[in-house]
Order: sequence, then structure tokens, then C-alpha cells
Amino acid sequence: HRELERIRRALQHGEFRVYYQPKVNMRSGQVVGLEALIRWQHPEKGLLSPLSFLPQIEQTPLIIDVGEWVLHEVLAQMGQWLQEGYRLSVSVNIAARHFQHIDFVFRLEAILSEHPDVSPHLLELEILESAALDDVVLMREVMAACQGIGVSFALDDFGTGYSSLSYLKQLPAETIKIDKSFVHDMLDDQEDLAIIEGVIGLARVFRKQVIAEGVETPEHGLLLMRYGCDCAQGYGIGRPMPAGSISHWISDFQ
Ligand code: G
Ligand code: G
Ligand code: MN
Ligand code: NA
Repeated sequence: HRELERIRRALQHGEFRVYYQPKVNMRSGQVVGLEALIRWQHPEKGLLSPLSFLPQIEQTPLIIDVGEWVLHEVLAQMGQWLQEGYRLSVSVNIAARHFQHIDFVFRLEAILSEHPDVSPHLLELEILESAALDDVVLMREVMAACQGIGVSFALDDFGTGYSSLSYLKQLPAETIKIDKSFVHDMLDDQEDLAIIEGVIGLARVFRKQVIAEGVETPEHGLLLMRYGCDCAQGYGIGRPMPAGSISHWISDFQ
């Protein structure tokens, strides 16, 4: 519990940061948006990965406080970018417990209404297909309610859950994200390549956008494009970076 208290204090003391990683359309070369990724700027330990603190709070109410902080922070930053002439879509990772909270849609609307300058259409939520294991009917209803106010969805880490195929049919997400583990090995593992080919084919049948994560080399990008993948994200395109670096990154990229 001391660890939980420390994380709560980090939130109160403003020690969390949001980094942004670009997503690009491989054919047009356009930046299609950014993924928001939380970091902890720890006073002694330096910049910490979410893997070092999110798992500890994932099953506690604190995950909701942190998740709502991220949403506020991202919407405020999007408003700032709009003032600078950048109309950027941003996707935010939402923990299963947060998304399944009874007040999720109500609270999301409240948060959006505090940022009236930012259109909800610019906000995408990334949810894990494994989150849907609990209650697909509930998931579908909450997603539909969010879509009713303009917010869209991506199924994150797609392919790593247990029932990908049935979820694809049941969950109204606009986008699926091919998990980086498949991309990592696609160049020398025929089975991973076959999974990628299969996911892209499914995405086309279900009329969903498909984005590959973990694109680290031009070879990854070229092969994904050849298989019909729309968009890409990864260290080979741009690393997660502070908000202040994004405008420079965009001008350099284009
Ligand atoms: O950015 P990085 O690769 O370190 O992120 C590690 C994991 O943490 C990823 O699975 C990512 O989805 C998750 N993550 C990053 N930021 C957030 C966030 O704001 N909320 C939630 N729930 N998960 C996040
Ligand atoms: O679970 P999720 O897909 O949200 O996790 C995204 C994570 O992947 C982030 O922690 C991000 O830092 C990381 N990431 C982004 N691009 C790459 C990449 O090209 N290679 C690897 N190994 N990780 C990446
Ligand atoms: Mn994600
Ligand atoms: Na992922």
C-alpha cells in the first residue's frame, strides 16, 4: 500500500507526463494522429515506463484517477495544438477496469465538456481485446454510447487475445492495431507473417482501418504496405516524444 500511496502522490504532485508517438498513413505519408503514452518523471529514478507503475494500480480505483488525468492532459494539449494550427487526432489507452466503470460514459462526456475547443471526433480510445473477455455485451453498449458523442475506438494489441475473431464481429471499433510482437518477427517468421496477412484481410472484410505497431525498419513498412496495411507506428517512424517535440517532428517528416 505504500507503493499505491506513492503513485497517488505522484499524481497530486504532477509527476506524470504524456508522451506522444506519431501514426502515419504509409501510402500518403501523412501523419494521421498520435498515441498518448503515460510516463512517470520520478524525482529520483528518472523517467519511468508505465509498465513499472500501471500494473500495480490496474485493479484499484486509482487507475481511473490516472486515466482521467491522461484524458484531461491530452485534451488540453490538443487544444494547444489547435491554437498553433495543428488539428491532430490522439488515441488514449484506457484500462479495462476504467472502461468498464459504471460512470465511464458520463465522466467522459464531462471531461470533454471541459475542453469545448476540442472536437470529440479527434479523440480515439484504445482498448484491449482481452478487456472484452469479461462482458462483450457491456463493452459493445459502452462503445456505442461513446461513439454517439463522436469518440472512436481502436482494438489494441490485436491478435494477442483469445477470441479475436468473434470480437471483431461484435465490437464496433473503427480501427484494429496489429500487435507489435507479430511485426517484430514478420520478416523471418512465416507464421507471424500469416497472422498479419489474416488480420489485414479481416480488417478489409469488416471495413476497419488497420494500423501496425512496432514498425522499426523500412523492411517492415514495405512488407506491411504490400499486404495492404493502411497505417504504421513504431520507432522506425517516430519514438514517443514530449508534446513540445511534435511540431518539429511533423515538419521534419513532411
Ligand atoms: O509506452 P510504453 O511502451 O512504455 O507503454 C507500455 C504499456 O503501457 C503499453 O501497453 C501501453 O498501452 C500502456 N500505456 C501507456 N500509456 C497508458 C495510459 O495512459 N493508460 C493506460 N491504461 N495504459 C497505458
Ligand atoms: O500496448 P500498446 O500497444 O499501447 O503499447 C505501445 C507500446 O509500444 C508503447 O510502450 C511504445 O513505447 C511501444 N513501442 C512503440 N513503437 C515501438 C517499436 O517500434 N518497437 C517496440 N519494441 N516498441 C514500441
Ligand atoms: Mn496502445
Ligand atoms: Na499494442
